[in-house]
Amino acid sequence: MSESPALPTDGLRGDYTRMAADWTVAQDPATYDAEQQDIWRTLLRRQSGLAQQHGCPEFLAGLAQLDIDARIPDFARVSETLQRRTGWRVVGVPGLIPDDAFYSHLANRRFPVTVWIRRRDELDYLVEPDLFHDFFGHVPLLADPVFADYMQAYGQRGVEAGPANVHRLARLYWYTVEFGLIRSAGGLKVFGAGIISSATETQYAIGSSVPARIPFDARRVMRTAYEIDKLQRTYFVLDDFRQLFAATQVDFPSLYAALEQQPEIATGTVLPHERPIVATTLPQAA
Ligand code: HBI
Ligand code: FE
Repeated sequence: MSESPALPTDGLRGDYTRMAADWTVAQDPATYDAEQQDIWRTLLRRQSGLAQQHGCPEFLAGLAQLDIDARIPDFARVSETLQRRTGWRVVGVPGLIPDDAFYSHLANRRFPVTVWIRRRDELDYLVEPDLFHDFFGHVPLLADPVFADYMQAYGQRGVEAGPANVHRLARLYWYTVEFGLIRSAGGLKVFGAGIISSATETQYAIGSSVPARIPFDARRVMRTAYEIDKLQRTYFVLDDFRQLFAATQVDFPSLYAALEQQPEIATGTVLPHERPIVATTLPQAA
């Protein structure tokens, strides 16, 4: 399958019948049954160990500050803590929502989190993002001031982008917010939600010799196609989150025009001048 299709809500599993005009739904933490609470606890227990080992320091700090524990979080309560730190809130959604609604929420420092959680037979993989992917994967980093500012600026660029260019912004989101890696004093670390919420991909992204790990360059990212239902064959590695924020502060119409003149790059490609980063060459924690 190639890049994510336009969003038809039919065929998605969430309940899209009771939404507000901005595609949000209320989240009542009391409505989750014992099985759903146990699925959350099981996922959290398994991923927390891997996150402590491979998550970037900013992610771990966010996890601790939001005291995400063994109960499915109450979005309103977490939003109070988050809002004090970086102005962000968590809003409930039935699942994937159209790009324009999604970007508008980000531009207003509201992160959409799916209100349903996966079934036990989907612990290792599911097609649509669920509450665990969205909350555990995405919310902790919103407590980091620089990343929080990046996400708001990214949303604003999305609101400004026309349909002809939104696929380029989708790549920037995909290769950072979903599947980004970052250098740290402790070596190569994970910050992408799609990685950190998956046991398989966390270990693969850091340890496998299969994928290319390319130093982050926004123009290179926006030329690079991605696949949505496989382990990634390309990861991009940030020096720090300021580099990511800087990528939102350029003249996007000129950037889009320049990118139109350049060929697309298939996932897994290493260009002749590129020197992929080998996970073990970075300084490891002593
Ligand atoms: N909707 N709820 C939700 N969550 C997402 O991550 C999401 C979305 N809609 C569109 C989308 N992501 C992607 O197209 C981003 O690139 C914008
Ligand atoms: Fe996601």
